Amino acid sequence: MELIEQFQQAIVNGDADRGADLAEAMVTEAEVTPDEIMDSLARAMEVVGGRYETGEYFIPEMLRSADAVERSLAILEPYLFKRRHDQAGVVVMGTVKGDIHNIGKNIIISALRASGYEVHDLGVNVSTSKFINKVKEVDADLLLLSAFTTSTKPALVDVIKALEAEGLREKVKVVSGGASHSAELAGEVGVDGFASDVKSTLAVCRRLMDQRRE
Ligand code: B12
Repeated sequence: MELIEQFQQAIVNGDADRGADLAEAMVTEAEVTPDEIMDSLARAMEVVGGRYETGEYFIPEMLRSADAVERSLAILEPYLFKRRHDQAGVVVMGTVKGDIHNIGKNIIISALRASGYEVHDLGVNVSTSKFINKVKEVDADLLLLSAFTTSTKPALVDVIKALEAEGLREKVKVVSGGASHSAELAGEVGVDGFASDVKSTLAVCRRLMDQRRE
């Protein structure tokens, strides 16, 4: 089995020590790209999510896998940064109020950092005012909102309304995404972009940054 497959398996099994060892090996010994590693993390968590939904995994197993993701991201990030080129843009990102899912958010943040973005991570259950204050403080180009369900729609709408009220809506491009989030929901909320995986998120961010530079 290739290193990357073993790595993916370790995450699915919630084996943080093995995941961390394999992450180290991938970046030091093998020519595995950051994109491939991020994709494999996302795929591993999709398997975990599927097992949870079919009743094969319960919350403890899922949290062990989430912990394994955290541990490997901590190992990977310094190596991913090495490949960093000119700053691609300033991003503020967080999971909206009422929502505590953070695995997908953390994967996206690592992928963005690896692609040269300066990312300010506000964590989970983030209030509208916290988003607004950070956008102002760092003069963000992009605001990325992670949200997992239709019940978080009011929180997303609230952020958009607050940006408008503060006169920031034209200054910052807003992208949403996250487990169970849909393009339809994003359209209703009125964000500038939506994406559902690492690759499409990077593409949307690049497109919006290009628009800003025009
Ligand atoms: C793990 C998990 C949990 C963990 C979270 C641990 C953690 N540290 O994050 C725990 C156990 C705590 C949990 C709690 C709950 N969960 Co939960 N959880 C999941 C599960 C199984 C996997 C989510 C995940 O991490 N996926 C893997 C990551 C990599 O995928 P992702 O989040 O989609 O992220 C990717 C993309 O969406 C995208 N992305 C992510 N964020 C962003 C942001 C932007 C801007 C962009 C562009 C892209 C992007 O990139 C990522 C990489 O590919 C899903 C089911 C599923 N299959 O999705 C349910 C799920 C999301 N949970 C659900 C629910 C209901 C809950 C709870 C309310 C209780 C419950 N019944 O379990 C609580 C919520 C509490 C709260 N207030 O938030 C529902 C939501 C249903 C809905 N449509 O509303 C789901 C779909 C399960 C289900 N079918 O019932 N959960």
